Amino acid sequence: MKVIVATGNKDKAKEIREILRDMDAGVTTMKEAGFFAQPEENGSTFLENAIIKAKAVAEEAARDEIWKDAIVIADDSGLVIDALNGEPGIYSARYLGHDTSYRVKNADLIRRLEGVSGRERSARFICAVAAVCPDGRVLTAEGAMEGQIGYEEQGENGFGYDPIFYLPEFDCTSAQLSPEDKNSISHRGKALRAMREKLGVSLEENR
Ligand code: ITT
Repeated sequence: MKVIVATGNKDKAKEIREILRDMDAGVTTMKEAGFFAQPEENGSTFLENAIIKAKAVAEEAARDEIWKDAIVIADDSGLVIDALNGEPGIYSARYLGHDTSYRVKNADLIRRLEGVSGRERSARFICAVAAVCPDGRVLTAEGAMEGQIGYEEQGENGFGYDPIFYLPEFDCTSAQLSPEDKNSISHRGKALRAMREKLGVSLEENR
């Protein structure tokens, strides 16, 4: 089984490879496979955007002799902060501009939460994954990781909003977890393990 990961985000791709490591499949990124689709992510939910991304690359793969049998998996994810009415949400990558550094984005979110304390700072990372199979079927799965927005950046691991995502049970941010520990509890880990199960079942059904 061949799997193409439809993401241009290197940090996500690294986590996805690691999470799917024990799947009986070779995982290749869209760039490695020579696909460069950049569809407009104009869905109104994480799931809609994941499907848009997976379908765009699946269309390219279907026209390619080498990749026409591949399963294409896309991840749409982001940070949902309750006290900010769910911002940045599906706009997490675009928040304050796509090319703005996460130092600046994180500092801005902390500033906007001034005067908000403890549990009122509740937030979650959401990950929706969509898989397009060679026969056109679309499978989906979602995962969430609950936490709070910290008062300052902490930790060097992970990427994006990890340094401000505080996990009360572990008393650290997701940027202070090892990659293995993050994957074992993360939104992305949960969504992809659910997808792995669905794909296993689905492939069995097709035999
Ligand atoms: P692709 O669409 O090419 O996959 P992207 O970075 O634009 O790449 P998204 O539209 O799904 O991806 O945006 C997700 C953003 O949410 C990402 O850029 C991070 O800022 C944030 N995010 C998602 N998962 C995260 C995680 O595990 N840790 C930290 N930040 C995360």
